[in-house]
Amino acid sequence: MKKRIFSGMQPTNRLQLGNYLGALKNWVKLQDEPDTECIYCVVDLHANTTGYTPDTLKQSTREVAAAYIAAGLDPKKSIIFAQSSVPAHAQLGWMLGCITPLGWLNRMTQFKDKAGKDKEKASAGLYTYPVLMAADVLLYHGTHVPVGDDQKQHVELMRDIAISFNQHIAKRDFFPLPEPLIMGEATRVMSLRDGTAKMSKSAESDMSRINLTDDADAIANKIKKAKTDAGVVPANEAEFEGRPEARNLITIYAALADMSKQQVMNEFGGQQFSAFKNALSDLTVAKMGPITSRMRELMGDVAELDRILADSSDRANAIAEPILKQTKDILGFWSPR
Ligand code: AQP
Repeated sequence: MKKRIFSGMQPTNRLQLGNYLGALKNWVKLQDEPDTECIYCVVDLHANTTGYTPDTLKQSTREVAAAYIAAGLDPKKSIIFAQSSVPAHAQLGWMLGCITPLGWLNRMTQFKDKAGKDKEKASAGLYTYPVLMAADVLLYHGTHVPVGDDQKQHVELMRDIAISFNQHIAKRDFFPLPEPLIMGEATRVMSLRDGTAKMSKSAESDMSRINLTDDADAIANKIKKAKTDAGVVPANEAEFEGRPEARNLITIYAALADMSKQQVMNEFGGQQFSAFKNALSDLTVAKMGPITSRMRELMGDVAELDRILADSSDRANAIAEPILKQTKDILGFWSPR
């Protein structure tokens, strides 16, 4: 059976290295696998779960699309579109929300993390985010979802929703059960300032992350100031114990260089962090620099980006509409002949 890959990123801010290593880099690899169709979305409806940003949303959406293409996604091979340009996402999201028990949503750790201390003030959209994410994938009968480790729980929920729909309503295997694809060495890149917190594009401190738009000086400065400990570079995984920052920098190096963590430690174990940080900085600039330059070029031709997004939106709608229509029929909704 043909694999249908679906994944997305929120245009909430500039993409960061964790988005690239945990997801985007793997998306590019999947694009060239045989019998695989790839659909990559800029999930702008999700971006609104933490508040509307009308002045910047359109431009951020283009910037995320530019990052996808600059990282190696080819719009001729993959569908690259904005979620809100396919109305069926929101429609299916509503329908699936009506069969999702609150108890399932109460277990979602991302809501707890993002809602912060005052949960009463968090939006209903943030709470039901995982239902919309389920709709995103199920709408295309997606079979595989390449994500970072933080999104695994949401993919498990999407499977539960699909099972519930298939068993209790469709009474047949209507939605395939999507599998999470958690690939590579850097499934969870951590903050440069705190090795126990995920690197995040909307974290307060810009020094906690490498943005895909950072230039060589900014990258070098952030890596130089990245938190480490008083020890030397670990030589094996046992030496990661109690040293989350050391583990994180080794992980980033390994993922960027396509090496295992042990290979990195074979090269740098026992050295001072200052020497290792210089090497990591050079590697990051070498790998990310061309992506950043290409992104700038693409952002210089907004008309072309809009053309790519519009063309992909037509292709996405052509897949989504018949599946939404079938879902509505299963649910008993009236529709015009
Ligand atoms: N630090 C990370 N390490 C590995 N993977 C990561 N991803 C995000 N951060 C890391 C993966 O990137 C994809 C897109 O993420 P998203 O934009 O949908 O939202 P997110 O997971 O909440 O990412 P951020 O950067 O933390 O965004 P904000 O700050 O806006 O919430 C996902 O596959 C995710 O796993």
